Amino acid sequence: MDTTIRETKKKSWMRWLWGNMGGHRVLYVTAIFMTIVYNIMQLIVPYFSGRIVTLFEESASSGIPLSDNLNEFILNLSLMVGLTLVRITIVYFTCMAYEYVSQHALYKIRNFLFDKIEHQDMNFYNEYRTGDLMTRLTGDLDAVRHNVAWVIKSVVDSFSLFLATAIYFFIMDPLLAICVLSITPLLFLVILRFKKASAEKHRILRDKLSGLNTDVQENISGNRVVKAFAREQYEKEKFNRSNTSYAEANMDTQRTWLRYFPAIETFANLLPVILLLAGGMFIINGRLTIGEYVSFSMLIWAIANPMRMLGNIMNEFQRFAAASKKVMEIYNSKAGIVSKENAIRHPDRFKGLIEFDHVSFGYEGGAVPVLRDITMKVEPGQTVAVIGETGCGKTSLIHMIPRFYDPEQGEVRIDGINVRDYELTDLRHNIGLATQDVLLYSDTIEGNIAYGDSSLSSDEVVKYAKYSAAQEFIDKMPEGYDTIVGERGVGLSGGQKQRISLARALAIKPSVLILDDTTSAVDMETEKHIRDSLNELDFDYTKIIIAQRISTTKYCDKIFVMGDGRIIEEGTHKELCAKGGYYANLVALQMGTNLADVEKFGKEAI
Ligand code: DGT
Ligand code: MG
Repeated sequence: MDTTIRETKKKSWMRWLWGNMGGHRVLYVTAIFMTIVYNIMQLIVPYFSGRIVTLFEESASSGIPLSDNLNEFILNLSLMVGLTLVRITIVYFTCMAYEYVSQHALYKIRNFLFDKIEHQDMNFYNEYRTGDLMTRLTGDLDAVRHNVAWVIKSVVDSFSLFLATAIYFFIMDPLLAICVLSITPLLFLVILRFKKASAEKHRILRDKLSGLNTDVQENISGNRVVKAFAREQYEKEKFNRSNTSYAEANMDTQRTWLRYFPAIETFANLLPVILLLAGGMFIINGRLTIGEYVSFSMLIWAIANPMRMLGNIMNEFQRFAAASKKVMEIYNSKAGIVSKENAIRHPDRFKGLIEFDHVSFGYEGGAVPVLRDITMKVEPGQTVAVIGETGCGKTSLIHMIPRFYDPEQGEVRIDGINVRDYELTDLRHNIGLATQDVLLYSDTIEGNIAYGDSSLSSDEVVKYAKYSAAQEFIDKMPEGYDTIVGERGVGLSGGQKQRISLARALAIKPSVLILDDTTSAVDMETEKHIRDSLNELDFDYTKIIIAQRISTTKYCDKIFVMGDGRIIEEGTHKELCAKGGYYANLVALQMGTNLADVEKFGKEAI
């Protein structure tokens, strides 16, 4: 696991759940207490039935008719019915309380998790797949809720009923109680072994579920590629494998339960047999009255059922344990890139001086070196270009400015201050970034352009669409700015998406604008329109443009040529043409001329 996903002080699941029940803890504890009460009250019916049978017995043996004891008979009967009604009412409200508290805890945890995920850094997203995160936020979280509402309740239910009954048995006849309870230690032993065997199965099951969801999610978002390559059959088979694997894991978990289930069931069913044998003998030798035996036999389920339930509860508990581990991992994770304590607030605009000072960086904790000792300076208001072969580290370089990643060595400064020292939101609010992979939300075009600033008026949205040469095609759409674009911008061409993404970046009036290959998919004429309009903007800003086309870079104040993570050339278009290096070669190549002409005439040669 990556070092950025550091876990905070590990809390036990109990403390964690308790912490998230804030505001409802009294209700929860009351519910647990009432669960104990209503389980003790389960003894009411057998107790009063026993007394009523004893009344009959006494009247038969003494010859006094039952009608003489009618008051006592009615009293016992009324108490039995009345207290049962009270118990049912308690059960109803207790169940409601568990549900209420669990839903509130779930709501709170889900909000917290979403917030946590929102504030994670890029390393986190490199590590966790979308389908996995979705599973943790839905299925796994529901297993946690189920624990609060059902598993804990069932544990209290079973233990309180079992204990109350055992105590009642001991009071009535200790010897018979010992006989009946003699097999319980064996049962606990079986349950313990089952717990051990099922823990790993449930962990595997949660992993398989997350894998299945990841497959589905990737397949749906990548459906265009599937269609383009006509790989439906292949994907179907791949999904089938995941599905089979999940089903098998489910079967395996159930098989574990089924291996232990007969033993548990046998023990539970042995109880009435023991009662019949021992109780029968005790009645014969006069140790037990029929009434007492009735109470015992009516209550034998109260010992047998918790025993049966315990296996089921343990199964559910292991499911919760595996799920809660996954949820708590995200809950306790910490983003590596955050504002430091006493970070510098900078709500105003930057002047726009950007400096890279001996910056080195590599992904996966430096294991893959990408930027090597980069030193560069961009003056306020300048437009600079970064060019270089694919994979040389251009995107990685500009990602250092809004702190998507932090350098391992050296520092990046804006207006003379290390970007790490700024409050993160202030830093990012000042940077307009049009990323290489354009991601638009399923929203209207207007909503997408105004994404960074919801207070933007419609007129301003149109203004920025004009700057980015998007106005024309948006106007042609039947619903104009109200057109809903599909998920990730489905329904728009690559160049159209790029222009909306540029308008979105401009709309926050950034003091630093970064364009990562933003005009690669637009035609030369549109590119010129964009270039011209970017010079007309009514605010000062520094512009860093990553581009592959000489037509973009030649008008820039300065060009940085990157190669293998280093700056290999820097200067103006003219200077670099004269140098006869990588850039001059690129000019020659793109303009269809020879290197000697480029070196000699520079810009004029084109
Ligand atoms: P481009 O956009 O194709 O012109 O390429 P650049 O110059 O923008 O390259 P860049 O910075 O995206 O990637 C530089 C190297 O870093 C390349 O070998 C791929 C690798 N890389 C990029 N992003 C990641 C990442 O998120 N994780 C890891 N492990 N490697 C990455
Ligand atoms: Mg790139």
